[in-house]
Amino acid sequence: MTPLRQRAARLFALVGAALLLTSCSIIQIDSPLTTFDPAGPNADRIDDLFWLVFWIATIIFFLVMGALIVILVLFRDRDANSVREPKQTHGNAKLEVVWTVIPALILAAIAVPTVSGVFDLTGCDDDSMRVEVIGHQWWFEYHYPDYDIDTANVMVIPVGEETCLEMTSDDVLHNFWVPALMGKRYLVPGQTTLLRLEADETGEFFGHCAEFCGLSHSLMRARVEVVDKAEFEAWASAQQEPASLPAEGDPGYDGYQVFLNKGCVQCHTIRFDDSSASNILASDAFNGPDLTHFASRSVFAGAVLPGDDETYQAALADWLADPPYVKPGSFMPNLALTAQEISDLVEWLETTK
Ligand code: HEC
Ligand SMILES: [Cu+2]
Repeated sequence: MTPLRQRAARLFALVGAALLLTSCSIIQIDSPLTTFDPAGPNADRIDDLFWLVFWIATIIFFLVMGALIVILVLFRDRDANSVREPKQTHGNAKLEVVWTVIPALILAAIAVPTVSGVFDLTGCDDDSMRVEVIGHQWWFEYHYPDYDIDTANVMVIPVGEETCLEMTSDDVLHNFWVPALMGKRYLVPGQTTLLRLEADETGEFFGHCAEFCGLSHSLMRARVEVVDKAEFEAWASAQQEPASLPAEGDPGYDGYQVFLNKGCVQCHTIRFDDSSASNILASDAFNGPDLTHFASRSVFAGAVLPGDDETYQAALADWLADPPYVKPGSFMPNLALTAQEISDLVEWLETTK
């Protein structure tokens, strides 16, 4: 083989290996993201605008290419021996005006729905429900100020109503994107950005952080669960319930002791009764997800691990055994737990409905 061929073969093998390796992952949940399947008025608006621009661009493409082909064929040099020089002209005021004015009109026509869409989709109605979204490397925290609920990864919202996200970031730039419901918007440290979300059907919608934010950016997903109003109220009142403190002999008691003794309390909040001195409040410096109702979430760890199917216990055990293995760079450290401690913790965490 020539050196060039050798190099080409090596490159080919490398690319192949890289492609193969990308399919090896501990993360098994599929999370399709498409803007072409809108499920609410805001996403509809964006989708409509996309198709409007797409069809205008397509028509122009065929007109220009068609004209080009016609000209190439009609005015080609038929006589191979003679090089006929076409008549040379410089500037044609009429043509110049036409091909400046037509594109300007097209752009102006596209600008009208674009600009009005941008204005309509920015900001929120005053009376819509607020959810404060705080971006962390690499998970989203949600706080419902009207309900005093703190949760993570899975946002539950009522169908057919606008929810207003007031977003900020705890560390670096993030970007909240649930394509079926709305376009993207940045989460900026020290600033609040607004994003209106609205769904006109119930269901689960996938989202993702859309700004590269460090090692595990690709594992920073979000989930929005849209439910009807009654179900939302039931969820909210369940979330407002305090955690139950396991007594000696209760299922989860041993796991709760591990939780108290292994430093988990530095980063994770558990809210027992409001008046209770046993409330565990994470220090701001090491903020991890609030675990009061951890077991009620359908996904966890940045919405990449399953919280509600038969693989849930194994996934939780994998997570507790070595978080940075599951999510490279994770700020939850490997706490070198024993197999017994892990299974006790899983048993306790399952009680945090
Ligand atoms: C130094 C801070 C820190 C310590 C100590 C810590 N965690 Fe975490 N924990 C985190 C962070 C940060 C996350 C979010 C990680 C992510 O999704 O990228 C997390 C995520 C979790 C989750 C998933 C929560 C969810 O909804 O996504 C569970 C469960 C959990 N931790 C349990 C524990 C237990 C049990 C311990 C003690 C054995 C512990 N953690 C110790 C910071 C910590
Ligand atoms: Cu991010």
